[in-house]
Amino acid sequence: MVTLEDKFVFDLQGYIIIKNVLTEDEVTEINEVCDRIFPRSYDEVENLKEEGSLRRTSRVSKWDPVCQRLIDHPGITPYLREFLGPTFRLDHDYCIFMKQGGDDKSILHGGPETANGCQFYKHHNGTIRNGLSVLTFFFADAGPGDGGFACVPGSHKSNFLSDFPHDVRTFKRSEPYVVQPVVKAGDALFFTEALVHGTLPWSADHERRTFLYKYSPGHISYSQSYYNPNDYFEPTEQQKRILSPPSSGGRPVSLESKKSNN
Ligand SMILES: O=C(O)CCC(=O)C(=O)O
Repeated sequence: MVTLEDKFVFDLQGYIIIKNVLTEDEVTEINEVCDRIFPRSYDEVENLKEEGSLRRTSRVSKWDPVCQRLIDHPGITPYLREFLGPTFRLDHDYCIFMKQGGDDKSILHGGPETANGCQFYKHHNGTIRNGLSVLTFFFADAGPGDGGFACVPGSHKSNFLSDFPHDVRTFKRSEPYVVQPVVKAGDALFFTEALVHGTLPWSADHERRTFLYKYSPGHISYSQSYYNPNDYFEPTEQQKRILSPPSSGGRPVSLESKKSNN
């Protein structure tokens, strides 16, 4: 359940940490799936985007039923309904694994009203709505200074984004308004792509392990390709709805929203 404090924090920061979404057993199970399907060697892996000490590959949601379960994990669907509306859909998904020294050399990106209208943050009369938004699931801790996900809290409402200094954007200069949220394995972090965010080099001696499940409101797609429910392990009705391509008219709402007449 999304509390009033959650809404306050998300509106304030543009992201929120959802603690203990996954049990220790779920984290262990998913890490085992990762070891089986996505080997640890950074040299021998084929068919994926290799960037030195960073590995990324897409459609991790179909690796195994335990990854599929994350699509509508009961710990996260209340946030999706509250922040994207009841027709939310899975837009695309991928993992980011990094070993010590890993650096995707990206810059802090995103911001309000970017990506041709796919990325936005809106509030009206107590209702929050976002465009493309991300649930990052953590299967390893990210402690203070470890790196990985970083953002500029509050920047989803910035009016002066063009004044954001390039050297801070490119991590050449550190400023306290860029933060790296501290999380534990099993936590999830929900953020709007309207938030300025990016990836800091990974400095911990354990591997960074994250899945990023990106959702859009039901009528929007950022991705050029859509999901095929036949690629999944007997998807439930709710999962089929979340995996369906974008549409506006006649789109079914999430089951829980029907129940609560939301
Ligand atoms: O988790 C990260 O490292 C940042 C991901 C990112 O840049 C994005 O979602 O666009």
